[in-house]
Amino acid sequence: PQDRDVFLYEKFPDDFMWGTATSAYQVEGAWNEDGKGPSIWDTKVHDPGAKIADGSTGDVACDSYHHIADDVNMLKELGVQHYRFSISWPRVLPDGTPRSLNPLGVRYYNDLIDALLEANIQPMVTLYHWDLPQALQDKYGGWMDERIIDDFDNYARVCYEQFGDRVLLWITINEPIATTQVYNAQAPGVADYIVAHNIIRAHVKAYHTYDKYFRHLYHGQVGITLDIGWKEPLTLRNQDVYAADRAVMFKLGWFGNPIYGSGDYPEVMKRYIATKSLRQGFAKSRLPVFTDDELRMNKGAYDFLGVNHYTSNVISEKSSRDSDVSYQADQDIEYRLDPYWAHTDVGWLNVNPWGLRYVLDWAKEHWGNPPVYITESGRSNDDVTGLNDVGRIYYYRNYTNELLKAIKLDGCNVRGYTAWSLMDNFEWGSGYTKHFGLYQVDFSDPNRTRTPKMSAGFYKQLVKENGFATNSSLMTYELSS
Ligand code: PNW
Repeated sequence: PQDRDVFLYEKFPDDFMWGTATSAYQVEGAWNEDGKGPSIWDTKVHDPGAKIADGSTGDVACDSYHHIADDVNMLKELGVQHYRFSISWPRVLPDGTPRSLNPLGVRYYNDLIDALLEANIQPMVTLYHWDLPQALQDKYGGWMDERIIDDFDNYARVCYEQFGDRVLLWITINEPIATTQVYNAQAPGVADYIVAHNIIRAHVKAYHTYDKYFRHLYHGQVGITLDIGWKEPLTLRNQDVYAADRAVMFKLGWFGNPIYGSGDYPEVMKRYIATKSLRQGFAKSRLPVFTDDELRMNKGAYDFLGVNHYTSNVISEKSSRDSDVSYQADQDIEYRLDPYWAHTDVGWLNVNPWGLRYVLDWAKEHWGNPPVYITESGRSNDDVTGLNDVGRIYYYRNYTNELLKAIKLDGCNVRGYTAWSLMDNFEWGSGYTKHFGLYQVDFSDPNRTRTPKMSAGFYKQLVKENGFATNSSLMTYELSS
């Protein structure tokens, strides 16, 4: 599109949904309270060899387990229509299976959901945001084993039963690619594909369970959330253009094509991995094969597509050596960041607003314009910036304007946008050193006091206006206004 640099002064559709997101391990705390079982993240952070940047844990985090009212108050202040949070599998099912159902865990989510509905905010619930019950990891190696498919489906069914009368938007799994990376070291270039194969089949099974047993009761929607940055070719030479498309296929297409496309992995993935596997002396391709039944079940197993979008990369062709057996090497590409895109304090995250529009256009072209929710999007700000986070205002203003172009100019079927994150939280390996929140959290204060940043005022204004007025540059970002 030629209109990359034009700012669109228009409104979003009337029923467009604005929200913010968090995930259980990153905000809840209460890691061993009220009967909760340990997750693989509890185990990881308590290991003396854990490589968390500041040596911290999510033991208390934002203490959201004890601060439902504070969390809901922030959402009310922002005026958002939905809140995306995740359910901690081991809080609800401490040993991972329904026979361990923990009523106090269920009560926490009931209380949160009821408080949201009372405030007229729709819950959007992620079932799996990386905190696998340790019990299932110990029992059979977690996502490496097919038994996870039935266990995930049983867990999903428990959640549909307990919360489905009030939760209408369900996300099965957040960013499956991140989970493949957890198991990668066990067998690079092999484990990744096995884990992905199990994740896709687990999603598909849990989708059909909803479809069969719950849809007629509650009329909700089920999707999966995929993480995709835009991949821009380094040059317009054919090999770089193909390389960039291959990068999208390996990342978004890996999980997306089976569910939103043909039912199977992208052809280019099948071809590349098979060719390399044979040259490397494997008896068959390292990429598993779906059965005919699975292909049929995969295709169309969605009500919407969840997209997490943060940043863009520049891609060029680069042949890898056959001795390098890995998911990265399978793609024959090289990644870099365009130096012209504004940097942030997070190394992988540069600011490139139009990447969001290109991702949405890609999904529309390849998968017949499925309904999309942006389920995460945002950036960190450094300690010096603190509450005065003008860089986040720039980010949200321009990313959402590109989203508006995708809807208005390109016809993309996008239903909502969800800012990551409602508040600063435990940023995985970076601990509390990165700050993605619209609200700052004082982690040295036992009350975990939340304070709005300047961007919270901006986001509130954006939600209220549902878009951009001509004089939006004159907006004042006061929460009180
Ligand atoms: C997401 N990347 O992860 C997660 O869903 C959140 O839990 C996390 O806090 C948030 O982004 C911020 O990091 C990502 O390298 C991790 O492109 C890495 C990437 C993207 C998303």
